[in-house]
Amino acid sequence: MVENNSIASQVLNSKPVVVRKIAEKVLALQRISFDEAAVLYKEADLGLLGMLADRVNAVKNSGKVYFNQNFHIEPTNICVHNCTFCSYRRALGEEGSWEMSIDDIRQKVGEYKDTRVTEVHITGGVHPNWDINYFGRIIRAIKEILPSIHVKAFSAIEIDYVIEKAGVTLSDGIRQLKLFGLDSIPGGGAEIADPAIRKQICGTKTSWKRWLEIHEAAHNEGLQSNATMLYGHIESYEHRVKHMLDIRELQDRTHGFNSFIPLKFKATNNELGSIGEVASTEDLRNFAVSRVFLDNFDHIKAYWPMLGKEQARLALEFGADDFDGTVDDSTKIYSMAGSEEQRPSMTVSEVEAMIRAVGRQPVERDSLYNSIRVF
Ligand code: V47
Repeated sequence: MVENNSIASQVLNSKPVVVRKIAEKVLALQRISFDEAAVLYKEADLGLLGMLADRVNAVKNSGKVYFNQNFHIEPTNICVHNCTFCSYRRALGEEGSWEMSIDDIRQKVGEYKDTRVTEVHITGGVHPNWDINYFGRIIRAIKEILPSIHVKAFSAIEIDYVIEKAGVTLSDGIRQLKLFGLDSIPGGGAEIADPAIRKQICGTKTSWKRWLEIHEAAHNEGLQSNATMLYGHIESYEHRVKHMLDIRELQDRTHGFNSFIPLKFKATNNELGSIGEVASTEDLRNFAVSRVFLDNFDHIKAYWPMLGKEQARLALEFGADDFDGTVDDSTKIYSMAGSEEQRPSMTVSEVEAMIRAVGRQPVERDSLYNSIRVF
């Protein structure tokens, strides 16, 4: 394939042999190994990575960039865990903590009654006094007001806590949440696979093994989900590849993941913050390697409330094909961690213009990537 494409072969011929061989595999749409992904992270230049990721993305998504009309509910920031990267968590009763009652939820959802939102994304802290029935009441209250909205709710960490508390099996717990009206599961709480790094950044949290089991159980019950990876803190490139390898293996078994979302560590107002943040070129390198490595994922999401709009748009040239949603200034996780998007909100026209400006075709999607409107 490379031989038939003179520009690509000229570019490749100027690269070190080891990198060139991997690039040729990627261009031939072959799966790359753990070691090969680590080599790309360490030795491939940004231009080559962009070219490879863009090719893979073009084959998968034909120049389309997806987004949806959504809002978030963060029902509480009170959390039994105390992750060192988190700027948002407060202890029960601590100043700055919040917890939403069912009436608060109803009021918030009521604001979207005459709009075209199709998804509510719910995630927050792991509240010590909440249980699976409270999650059920939240979901039901939402659907009473917006019966056709897609509820993408509760990270594997929140689900783990309420299922443990209920003393039921994973499958039974997931089935119960589904009966309440849960439609899919967001990708949060994944952080990074390596147990030693996890111990340092989120020591008390659900293990990586359990995170994977929860997503697998959800997929087996017919619920789709997303996968995230928190990068740019104390992890190595090998740690990132191992994280993605585990996710790739699970996806081979279930095909239940909709998208992969690299989340850049933001360093403001948290214990880990003194290490600072990685360069924006590192974000792009990471997008590109994940696009190339996760060959069984259709979608890579550039989550703009965390990256900032401009950096998210650049990511569209490095393998990302999804811009998340309009968000409507409804999430605080990243503004509290120092994102430049202090009140993240975009109109459909703004999202459309941002996508068009990089020569891509905007597609409004539902939560399962069915297209609603092609612009
Ligand atoms: O798991 C928290 C991350 C995640 C910081 O599924 C931080 O569509 C960087 O999972 N710096 C929760 N990251 C958010 C999440 C998510 C986001 C967007 C889309 C989807 C989806 C899911 O936020 C946590 C953690 O990895 N996070 N604090 C921080 N200081």
